[in-house]
Amino acid sequence: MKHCPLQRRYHRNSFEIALLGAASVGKTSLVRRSFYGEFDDEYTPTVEDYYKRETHQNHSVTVLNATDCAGSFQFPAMRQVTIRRAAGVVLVFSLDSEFSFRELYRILHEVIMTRGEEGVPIVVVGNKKDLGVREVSEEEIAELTRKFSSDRFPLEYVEASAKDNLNVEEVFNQLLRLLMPEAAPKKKRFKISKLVNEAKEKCHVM
Ligand SMILES: Nc1nc2c(ncn2[C@@H]2O[C@H](COP(=O)(O)OP(=O)(O)O)[C@@H](O)[C@H]2O)c(=O)[nH]1
Ligand SMILES: [Mg+2]
Repeated sequence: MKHCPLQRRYHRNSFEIALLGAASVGKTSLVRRSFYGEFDDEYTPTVEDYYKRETHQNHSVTVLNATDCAGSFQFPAMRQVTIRRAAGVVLVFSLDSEFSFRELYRILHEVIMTRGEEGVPIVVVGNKKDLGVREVSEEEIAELTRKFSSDRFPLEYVEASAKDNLNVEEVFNQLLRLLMPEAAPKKKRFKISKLVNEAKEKCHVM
């Protein structure tokens, strides 16, 4: 039988991604750098923005729909909706800001409480590596990774610079590896059921 090119099947994967983190850590810059190849030195606070990228490879199309959220103290209801529908989460802090790193603990608890049994893959990004200012040690990052990474919440860490376009693609590639595990070998993960229980105990029913 003759092969007809029109009969070739295109495989389409489409994923919703939530970009979370404290204000001014570079969430918008990372997504704009990756999706549009742009970087802006000016800071414009985000309320909520949407970005879309399509990657064609062989016979498959991968669509990423990214929701770029406001800083972690604003618009909690919008953020909850975004976390609930995300297939993957990109959690950003700035390497020159201890405060933004501490914020990750709060946001990770929020993600775990919201997703619970269902879980969601997470990529943590230490951004602004180009500044060469380091307020967050590698040990602190390793501790966070150890504490939160599990089967339900697989977590990878990437150090990046949206400004210098360093490891920006790696952020989204890592997430795609977690979203499509058949494309990568499975890693051993830590159980976090203890953490979920702890978080639930702290949640008061009104
Ligand atoms: N030096 C440096 N500045 C960055 C980097 N990424 C973002 N910025 C700057 O940090 C500020 C906040 O970035 P933005 O993407 O708006 O942060 P968001 O509030 O998390 O979305 C802006 O002035 C950016 O130009 C980076 O990798 N390196
Ligand atoms: Mg922003």
